[in-house]
Amino acid sequence: MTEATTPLLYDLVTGDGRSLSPWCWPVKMAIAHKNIAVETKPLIFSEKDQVITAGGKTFPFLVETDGQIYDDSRLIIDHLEKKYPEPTLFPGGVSGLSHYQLVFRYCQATLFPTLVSMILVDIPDVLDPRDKDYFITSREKRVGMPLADYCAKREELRPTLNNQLDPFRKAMAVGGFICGDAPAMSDYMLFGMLQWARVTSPFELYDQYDDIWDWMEKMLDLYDGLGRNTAKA
Ligand SMILES: N[C@@H](CCC(=O)N[C@@H](CS)C(=O)NCC(=O)O)C(=O)O
Repeated sequence: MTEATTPLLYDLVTGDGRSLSPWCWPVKMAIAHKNIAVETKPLIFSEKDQVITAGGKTFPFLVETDGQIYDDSRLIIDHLEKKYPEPTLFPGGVSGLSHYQLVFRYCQATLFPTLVSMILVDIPDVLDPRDKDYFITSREKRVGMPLADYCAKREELRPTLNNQLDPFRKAMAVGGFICGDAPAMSDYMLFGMLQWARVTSPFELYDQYDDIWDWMEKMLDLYDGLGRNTAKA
């Protein structure tokens, strides 16, 4: 078997092919940051068997040119940083890495559950028709109620989200980005969360006078508009 010349990224997409996952977007931004040539395989939930067959579990999933597999976003990011060290995803070395670990955990444990309670009900609308039943059934089982009920109080969650985003506003105020005067991995992590919401839900999470809005506009423009070229719900 001939060795592949570029790594292969399995990406999760909407019915019309837009990358949607909050865990895939940070990886896609990291790849763009490092300007690495990667082949992307866009798949819907119903095609996840291709990930499983190749040795993965969930999206994102990366197969390197030597056949090595990476089946989690943090493993992929760690691998990319080691294999392609420049430009670094973690400016400041060890302190940059611990900054990212803090931001990852905060996004995963605090921000993600709030966002789920605000946008989950909208996600089936952007999925391929083959995915809808699977998504609704699996997520209703996970949250223990109909998706509409789970998101019924989303208007009331606005102040909660507003407060949860505040540490990022403070960080952005220093140099324009969470990582300072240029974006890096902690920026890509928050971007992944908010881009997932932008692509899957028309529900407005924050207003135009918010520093988060300004930062998001800059993030959407990065790398020839990688984020912005993926249409909003
Ligand atoms: N911790 C994992 C989470 C990945 C994950 O949960 N991906 C979701 C998509 S957002 C998935 O593949 N779900 C498959 C399914 O629900 O069948 C990572 O960071 O890579």
